[in-house]
Amino acid sequence: MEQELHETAVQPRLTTQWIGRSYRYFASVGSTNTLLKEAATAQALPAGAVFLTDYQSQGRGRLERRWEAPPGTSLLLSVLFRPQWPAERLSWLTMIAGLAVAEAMEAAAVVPVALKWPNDVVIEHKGVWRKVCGLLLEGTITAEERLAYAVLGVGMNVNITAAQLPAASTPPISLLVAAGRPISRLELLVAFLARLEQRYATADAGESPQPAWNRRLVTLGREVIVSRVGEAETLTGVAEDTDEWGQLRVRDAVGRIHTVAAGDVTLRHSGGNA
Ligand code: BT5
Repeated sequence: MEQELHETAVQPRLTTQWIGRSYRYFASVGSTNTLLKEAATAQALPAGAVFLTDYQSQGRGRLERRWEAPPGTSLLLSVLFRPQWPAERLSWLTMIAGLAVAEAMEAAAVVPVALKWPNDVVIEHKGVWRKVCGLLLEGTITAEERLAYAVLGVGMNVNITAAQLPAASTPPISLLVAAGRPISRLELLVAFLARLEQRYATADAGESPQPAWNRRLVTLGREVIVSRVGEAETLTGVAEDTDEWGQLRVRDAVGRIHTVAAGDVTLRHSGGNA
């Protein structure tokens, strides 16, 4: 079990050309995103470098929230990208990552997986959409408004038992609970990195991942309550669409459209507060 995600176990199984070819396993770290960001600035780490750990003592979500996962139960990793993209395409990385997680989870656990705006991967269980994975993208932009590098953090709840799931604002779930059996973290990791590389290639060729991402969003067509980053008042309305950059377009009660770049969404009438 301890050897499951070591370099020696993972590297022979990779089917990718560049993602994960530079791979480091840590038994325990503060946060893989923090560690990879530091390493990306201090050393000449190649694009596609992956840092993965079995335990984080300072796992981070957005806005300095915490990401909690019991040791050895999850996939906790960060991937380094060096896209030669204009800065506004940063959100494409969250989209391709969400799609790659959903596809890999469906293949590994054979349960339907959806996305919830902006960065959650969710599974419907007992009538409620529950969060099975969170994504944390941190980018650095050059003076020329291009991406210097970006670190994508991925936290997938794989073999967490129902009793071990953390208290969270959106109800959490793991693949173990959803599928009713343990899932191989190694298989899931290898499948995820392969799909991430494929989706990246398409985006790098200029094709937006937004239409495919939109199709998986459970948020669209639903009545939502949105708390926007930097704004005290929530916004209630119908989530109509997203634009090319992944911003959510919400129609309020008087028919006015609001475009939301960053925030959290609660689905109303979902039978719960997913
Ligand atoms: C996220 O933030 O969902 C991004 C999570 C990214 C975690 C990865 S792990 C590897 C890498 N290194 C890091 O330090 N981070 C990344 P956000 O949307 O802000 O959601 C955070 C909220 O999710 C918390 O406030 C909790 O309510 C909830 N939460 C915490 N742990 C959870 C879990 N294991 N499953 C489901 N929800 C969780």
